[in-house]
Amino acid sequence: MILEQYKVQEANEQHLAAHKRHFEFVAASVSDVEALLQKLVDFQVAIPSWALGTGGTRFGRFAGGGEPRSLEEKMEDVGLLQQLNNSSGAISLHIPWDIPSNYNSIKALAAQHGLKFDAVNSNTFQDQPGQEHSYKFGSMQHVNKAVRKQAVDHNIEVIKHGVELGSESLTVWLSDGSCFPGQLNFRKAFQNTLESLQEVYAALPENWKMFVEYKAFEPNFYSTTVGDWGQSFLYASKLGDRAYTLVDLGHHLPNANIEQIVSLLLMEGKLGGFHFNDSKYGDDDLTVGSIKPYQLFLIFNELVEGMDARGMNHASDLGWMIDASHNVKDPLEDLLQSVEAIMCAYAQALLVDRKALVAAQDANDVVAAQEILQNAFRTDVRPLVAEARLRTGAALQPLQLFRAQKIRQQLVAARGSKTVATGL
Ligand SMILES: [Mn+2]
Repeated sequence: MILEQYKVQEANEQHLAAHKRHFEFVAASVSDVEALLQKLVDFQVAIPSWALGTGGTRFGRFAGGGEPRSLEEKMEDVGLLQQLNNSSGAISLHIPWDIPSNYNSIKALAAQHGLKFDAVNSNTFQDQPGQEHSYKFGSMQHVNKAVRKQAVDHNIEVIKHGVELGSESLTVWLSDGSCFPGQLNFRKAFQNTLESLQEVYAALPENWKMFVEYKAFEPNFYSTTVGDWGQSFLYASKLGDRAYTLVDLGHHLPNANIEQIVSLLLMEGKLGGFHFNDSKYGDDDLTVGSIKPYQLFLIFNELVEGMDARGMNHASDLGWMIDASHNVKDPLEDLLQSVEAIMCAYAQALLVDRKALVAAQDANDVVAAQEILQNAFRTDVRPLVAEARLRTGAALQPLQLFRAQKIRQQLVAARGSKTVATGL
């Protein structure tokens, strides 16, 4: 074990007096602080297996050392995050990067770290060694039925791995599209994709969900066959009750109103999952909350309002995951920052005075409505999030403890300085 539990306790004791002062100050103005803390304790964000190594761009990749070399080491890293913040209790695997050699030992390792298996992810955006057909011109949209069948069969294989591990959802992100006008017949591409997705959907176990993730552009730069929430919603609606739209924050055109998209998908019962990241320009995959924290809060505001309106459980009725990449930061530090940003935005959304907001909206009191939202956003909720961690035995200050215990240095010593995690 890299971090002995007593070291978490020791560090917490050092910070306890200051924490109590900050917590009591904020808690005094929260109406039901115990209920809020319980929601924070219950909320878990899945960590994708591909976010544990240094990410690259098409210009290069600068590995940081100590990256996980195997699925087992990736799970150890997520277990470490979970030990530090108790809000990262699930891992999302990517096939073929994370095919387990032994299901039972992987399940035992997950149990040891208190981790669940979140959605499994398929990959038809790359060609794998030995693969018969190429995905250069698409997978499920492809003009050749044999290519489409290969993509369908791969997704069914991913479901089988997920079943063995106890996962209950499949995320399908397709890079399919076209780079130039005239390359593709849009309608045929849609119909081929729908037909392929229907074959995968038919192989879905009864208790499973299927998430159809959309993305505006990249790697295709003229059209994307699942390009926006409307197209994803169309597929999900045609597929059936267990198919949902998945929103990735970085997959929109600039300035899209994501909070409105979230609200309407929830209204239709078709929002299935969420991929958190942040961006300035496109699919930048930056640390959650690092660029547009107010937008993140506004999204959570709609999530809380919409889930409450439908009687949904915040912690379990949607799939929550980080989908980010780290070019210049330590991946584990970046993930700690991302989870903290998500928890803070969630806590702020829980603080919104719903009754007062409805009254302001009904009275067309625009100024009051803005005040109500910004009162919640401008509350320093970090002591509430820290208190939730403290109560579950996690660290009051996860990032500080990660550094104080020299965890990255320990990982480099154990794994080497030239390790490169499988993934992008
Ligand atoms: Mn994503």
